[in-house]
Amino acid sequence: MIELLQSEFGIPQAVSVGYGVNQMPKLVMLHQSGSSAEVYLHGAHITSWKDRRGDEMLFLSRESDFVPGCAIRGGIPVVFPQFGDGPLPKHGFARNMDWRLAGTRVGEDDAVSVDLRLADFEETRAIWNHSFGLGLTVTLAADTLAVGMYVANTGDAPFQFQAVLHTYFRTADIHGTKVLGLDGVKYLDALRGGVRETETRPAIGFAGETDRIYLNAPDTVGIRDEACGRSINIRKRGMPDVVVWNPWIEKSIRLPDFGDDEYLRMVCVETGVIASPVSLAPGEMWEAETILRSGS
Ligand code: TA6
Repeated sequence: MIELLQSEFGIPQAVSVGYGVNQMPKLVMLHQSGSSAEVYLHGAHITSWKDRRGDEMLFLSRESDFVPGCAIRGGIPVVFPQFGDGPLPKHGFARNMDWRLAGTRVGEDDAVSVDLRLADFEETRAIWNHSFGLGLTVTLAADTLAVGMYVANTGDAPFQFQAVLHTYFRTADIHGTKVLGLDGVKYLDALRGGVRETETRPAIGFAGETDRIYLNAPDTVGIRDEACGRSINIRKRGMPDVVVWNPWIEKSIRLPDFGDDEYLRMVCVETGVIASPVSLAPGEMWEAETILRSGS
């Protein structure tokens, strides 16, 4: 299969299709500036994004499982059609399924894009009995990684969904990491039964487990990693909510696919639609995008 995908979708010096961990199909994207990214067909899961200097911007747990039916721990899990706990498996099923590679291209300014698709099939309908089309477009440029997402209702009945790009950012030290741009925003504190609060800090620091859903957040937020002098800008469109999560010590120990000390080197700043799920009538489509930009 890999050879066929490489022959159909490979682009010299831009996209190659090969084997990743545990022989799972993996795309490697290269931009002429030196930036790169890696995407597994499993979960359409971005596991690496390096900027033009070769700095890895995403966190990937050393304990992550790369096995069918399990989510990869780190990178950018695609959460659909449910965020968090509920009637479906936690964070939905899209991150656990094998997606199809639908296209690759090099566009203007030599940006490199790959298109991945997931449509309903027997296994998804057994979990969530709706017909849908789900797409993810990953676009790599010199200093940005753009992730576009669409959901189409291909059935004859309306459905509602939540969708989140659950991005794990790599940090040099969580103690010197700040999330910027959320002051004044209302949030639900998942550690206190979802109680609604208002953020008062222009720069959110970390000194314990943090798990908050910021509602209708500004379309631009940021991360400042003071220990290594790095900044990441996060710009979103069509995704009203932002989740900020760090498991800290106790939860890190409880997570089987996460190193006990790895909370020190990651922060999740996630973008998506959570508080007000999207309703799609038959034939309707929703689309949104998050653009990550590295800076120093
Ligand atoms: O997005 C934050 C969160 O909902 C946390 O509550 C934590 O559970 C995290 O997601 C990871 O969830 P997972 O199912 O991937 O272990």
